[in-house]
Amino acid sequence: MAKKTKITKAAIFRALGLKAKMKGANCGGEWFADSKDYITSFNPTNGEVLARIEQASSRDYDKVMREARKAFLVWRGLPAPQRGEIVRQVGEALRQKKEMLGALVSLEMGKIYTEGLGEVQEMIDICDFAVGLSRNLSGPTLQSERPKHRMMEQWHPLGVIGVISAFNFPVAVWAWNTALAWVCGDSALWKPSSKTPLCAIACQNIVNEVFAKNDVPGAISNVTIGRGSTIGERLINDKHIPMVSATGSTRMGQRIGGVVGARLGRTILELGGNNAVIISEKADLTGALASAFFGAVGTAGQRCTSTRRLIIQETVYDKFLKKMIANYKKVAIGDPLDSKTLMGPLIDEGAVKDYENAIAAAREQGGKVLCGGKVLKPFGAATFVQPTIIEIDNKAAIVQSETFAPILYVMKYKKIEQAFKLHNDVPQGLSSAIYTDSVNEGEAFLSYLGSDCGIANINIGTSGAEIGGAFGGEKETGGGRESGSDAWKLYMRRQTNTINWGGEVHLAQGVEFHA
Ligand code: UN1
Repeated sequence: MAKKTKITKAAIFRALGLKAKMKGANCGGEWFADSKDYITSFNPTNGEVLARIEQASSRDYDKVMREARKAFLVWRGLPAPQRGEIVRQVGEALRQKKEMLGALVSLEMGKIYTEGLGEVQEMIDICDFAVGLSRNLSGPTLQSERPKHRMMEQWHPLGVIGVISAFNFPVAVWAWNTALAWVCGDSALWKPSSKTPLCAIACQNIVNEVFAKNDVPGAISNVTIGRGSTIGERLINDKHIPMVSATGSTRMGQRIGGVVGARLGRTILELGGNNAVIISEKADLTGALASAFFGAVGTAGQRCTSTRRLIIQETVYDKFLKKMIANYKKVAIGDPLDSKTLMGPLIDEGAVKDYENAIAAAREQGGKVLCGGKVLKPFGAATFVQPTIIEIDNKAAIVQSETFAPILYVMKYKKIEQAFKLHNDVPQGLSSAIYTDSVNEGEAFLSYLGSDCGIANINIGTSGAEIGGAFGGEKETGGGRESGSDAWKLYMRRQTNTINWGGEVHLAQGVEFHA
């Protein structure tokens, strides 16, 4: 049961330092912008204007980058555990603001409050993870082939890290990147989604206080809210940004990967998913139902890990879908800050159009709508839709592409090999799951013969990954990995060292070279 909340917009704004009119650039300290080009933040629940923000101009970008580069030179000189101590304080500040920041995520993005809180928890978790990491950014000692030589590997700070994030996780994905970047000794420059600027302003306000208190340059954390065509392009083309971590559509990733790759920069790309759950006849169907339901309906289908396809063994197909449809009919749709609500609005009218177009395309391509399928007009200006289940062939063009909406495609299989084939037969490769009590089926799914995704689970769903694992996927998902495990290495510069402590010169590979 979601926690009851009576949090008002005024209380959220007060707690997080937000106003009706703001400016979109920050490098520690005051907000500024001189573009005279404004964006509006809307509440997707009722279309209400939350705030107007003057976007960062190209000149503002220059100023921020100047500061970010200077801050990097100071920050990289602090011992990593000291950097970790400051990130620990960021985690503490987030704990204190958790309820308000979680509510802001619900207000501006539309996910329900328990998920907004979960998103802030993900930020706190990555801070804790990064604190531990700050004492363990370690490389191995390697065996040299030469006598009295030692080899080792060490990791150095990389520079200013660019972070481009999407609306759907408007705070957590930034934290995954920045908490790691900071303990690694980097400064970070964030271009948040223009659909969720207030979330970005609130995060920067929180960390500004922490950095100021510790007397370190505020420009370790930087924000430029602005147009893709100005700020986004400046950022990806900037040779002073050695690594760009970007979350968004495959099309956007292709552009970013191309531009950053052409200047031989690094990228972490987190792009579209087309995540499926295989439901075997050997599965605990109650568990499968709960996981598939959350995966498909949670966050109104707007996670990159959302469950988009169910591949169900034919003997349990009807029984399973009957229960799933019954659940769908009970979904309470409405204000995400109301504790009774299970599904909030889509982010904007564009998303509603995508939802409608996908359903029309599915029908044209032989799909049968089993439940849902309608935009909810009674909500007026808001962007509510029904969660939808469509029976359709995996080969249908619409099934092959990601629609960021609560549309679930369902299909049957006979033999498990066929399920694996259907599973992998999409261009994307982010998250995947199998529900089965058969050890053999489960192990096969995790083997080279099974899922081709970056994330593969048994008896849990596709969404809601923990921060401790490396997060990301293959194929059109972009190949990036961020968050846990050893993803930190992408935020640092690896150096191989060979030290001769014996005095005599020995050439490798036995080469002789004397005058
Ligand atoms: C995303 O949708 O961009 O695994 C990230 C999950 C979350 C993160 C999703 N921890 O669903």
